[in-house]
Amino acid sequence: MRINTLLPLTLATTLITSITNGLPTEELNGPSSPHCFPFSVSHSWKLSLDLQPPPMSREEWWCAQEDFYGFLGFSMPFQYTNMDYDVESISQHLVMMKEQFGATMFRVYIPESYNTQLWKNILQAAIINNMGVVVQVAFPISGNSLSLEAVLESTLFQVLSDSPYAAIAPYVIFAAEYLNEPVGDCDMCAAGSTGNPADPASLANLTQGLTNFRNKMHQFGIPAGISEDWDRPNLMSGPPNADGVGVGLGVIGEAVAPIIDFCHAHIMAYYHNIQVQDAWNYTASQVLWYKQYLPKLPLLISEMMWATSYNVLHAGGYVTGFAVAEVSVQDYTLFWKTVDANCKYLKEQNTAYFIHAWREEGTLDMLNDDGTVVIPNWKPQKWC
Ligand SMILES: *[C@@H]1O[C@H](CO)[C@@H](O)[C@H](O)[C@H]1NC(C)=O
Ligand SMILES: CC(=O)N[C@H]1CO[C@H](CO)[C@@H](O)[C@@H]1O
Repeated sequence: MRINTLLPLTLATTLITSITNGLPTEELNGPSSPHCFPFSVSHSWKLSLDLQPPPMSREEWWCAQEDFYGFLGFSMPFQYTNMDYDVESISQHLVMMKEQFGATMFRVYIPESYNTQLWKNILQAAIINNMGVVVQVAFPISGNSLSLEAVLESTLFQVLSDSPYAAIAPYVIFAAEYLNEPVGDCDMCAAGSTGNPADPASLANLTQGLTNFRNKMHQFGIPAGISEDWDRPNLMSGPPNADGVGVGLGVIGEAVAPIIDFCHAHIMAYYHNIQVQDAWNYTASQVLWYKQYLPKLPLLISEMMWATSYNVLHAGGYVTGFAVAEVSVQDYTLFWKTVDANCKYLKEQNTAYFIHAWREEGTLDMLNDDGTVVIPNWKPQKWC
C-alpha cells in the first residue's frame, strides 16, 4: 500500500496504526489511497446526485494507474436498442453488474442512439450507482458514411460543455475511445479507397479524426485513444513471426502510438484459432507485447471474449466456418475463471480488463435472455 503524502495527517496516522494493528487483508488489498474513485473503500467517496463535481481536481479524484488491474466490469452495448437507454433500464443492469460481479465501472460499446439524451442517461445511471465509465464514439462499423459518427461526437461534446452534467462528467468518464477497432473495421477508410486502412488517405483520415477528437476531449480533461486489436500484422503490428504474431509496430501502429493517451486493447484468443486451454497463454503473451512496444501507455483490455455456443455474428476462429475454438458454457466459464485466476499476473503487468460483453452480442454475453447470468455466484477479483 502506498500512503499518499497528500492525505491529511490524521488519516495517514490512522492508516499506519491500522496496518500495524493488523487489519483484515482485504483492507490492505485495496486501492493505493482509501480515497479515490471508483475503487474507494470509503462510503463518503461518492458521486453526488445533485450533480456537483467533487471538490478536488480530476487527477486527485481518480484512483492511481497502479490500481487499474484485474476486473473492472463489462462492456455494455447500446447497439440495436434505440428504445433501451432510459435511466431506469441502464441502472437495473448496473445494479446486477455490481451486486453479482462486483463491477466498479462499465464500458459503453457502440452507442447506437444519436442524441444527447443517451449520454445524459448513461451519466445519470453511472452517478446513481457510483460507477466509472469508459465512453466510446463508435458507429458505423465497417462503413465509411461517417455522418452518424459525427453526430455521436457532437452530442457528447454538447453534454460535456453545456448540460447539467457538464461539471461532473469528467469525474464519471474515465476515458474516451475514438471508434471501435477503427483499423480492423476500417471505419476511417477513405470513401472509394481499396479498404486498406494503411492507404495514405485512410490513414490520414484516422489520425486526423483521432487528433481532433482527442484535442476536444482534453478540453474536458478526459484522456482519449482508440480501442483496437493490435495483433494485426502489417497494420497495427509489424510483419508476423512464425506464430503469426506481428513483431514491433506496423505502419498504422507507428502513426497512432504518439496520438493516444492509453492503450485499450482487444486481446481476442477467440478469433485467433486458439483452443480454450491455450487462450491464457496467448492473452498473457499479448499483454507482454503491449508492454514491450507501447511501454508508456496505460494498458487496459477493453475487449476479450469467449462464446457459450456458436455465434453467427461472431464466428470466432476461421470466420468462414464454425468456430475452431471450443464453445460451450463450460468453455466460457473456464476461459473467464482462468483470466480471474491470473489476477496476480495482471497486477504485475498493471493491466485491467472488461468482460465483453454484458448483452446484445449473442453468445458472447454474460446475461442470458431469461435474465440469469452464464456464470452465477462468481465475483472476479478486483484486488489480489
Ligand atoms: C506461453 O507458453 C510458452 C510455452 O510453454 C512459454 O514458454 C511462455 O512463457 C508462455 N507465455 C506466457 C506469457 O505465459
Ligand atoms: C472524415 C474524413 O476525414 N474524410 C476524408 C477521408 O479522406 C478522403 C480522401 O482524402 C476525404 O475526401 C474525406 O473527406
